[in-house]
Amino acid sequence: MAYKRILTIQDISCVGQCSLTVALPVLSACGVETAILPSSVLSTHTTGFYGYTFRDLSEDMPAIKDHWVKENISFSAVYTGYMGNAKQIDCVLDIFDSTLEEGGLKIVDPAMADHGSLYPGFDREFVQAMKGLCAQADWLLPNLTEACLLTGTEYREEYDRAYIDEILAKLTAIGCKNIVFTGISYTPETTGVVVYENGNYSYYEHEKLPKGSHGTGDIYASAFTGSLMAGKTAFEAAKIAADYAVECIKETLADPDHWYGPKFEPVLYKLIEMLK
Ligand code: PXL
Repeated sequence: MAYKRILTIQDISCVGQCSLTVALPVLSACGVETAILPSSVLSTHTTGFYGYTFRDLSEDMPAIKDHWVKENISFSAVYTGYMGNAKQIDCVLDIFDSTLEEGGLKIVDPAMADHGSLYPGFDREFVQAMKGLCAQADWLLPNLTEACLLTGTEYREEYDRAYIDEILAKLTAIGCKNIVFTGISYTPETTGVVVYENGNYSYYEHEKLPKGSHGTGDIYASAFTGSLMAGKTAFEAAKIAADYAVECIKETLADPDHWYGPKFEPVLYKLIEMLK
């Protein structure tokens, strides 16, 4: 298989085990070359830390892209995560247009919300801008809160297959081609991942742990992207990412003092084994 080069665009949270500090090691573990474009630099992530710094790099992003274009650098996939503001999203749309190889994949994790609420600093306008990015996605990786915000659907804690089918139809109407919908629980005791590929629904049920851990969405999206680019089918990639995320949560829950991010490093070898 041809050697794949992926570009991932998201922030650097210097401390917090999320976004680029997760994406880079996880994608590398999947055996794919990983280029990065930091969209902003924060001292920590924004959930649970207070007084964090935020350096917006949206002014630098177009010049970085221009240099790549001049050097004929292109990517097999562009995978985006947390964006700090709508201006960064505009830059990403331009990067899709100018750096993707023919047939290259746009993989979008609309990292902006969880458990029924937006992350700090985001508003309705930002959701609208994110919707524009999601409309381009070959693969969209939302959690339920994000999917509800993108589609104007009421967020529910309990739901059935009809509710999920309605959201999938609305996401498709926005323009999303394929969807991997994480954390979908049809009963209180179970959870799983919906893979909606070319209009075909499949579901991978996996272990539900009593408590999630912050940053697991970034682990999931990175492991899915890496596995897909390593040649797995979308369903296999969704399964590997779910199994790895479960391992990361278990590792994190075993250390109650570790509250701010997933302890993904000690179990990275398990991801590599799953990919063999
Ligand atoms: O894990 C998503 C994420 C990424 N980057 C920053 C965040 C968050 C979630 O809160 O604050 C800066």
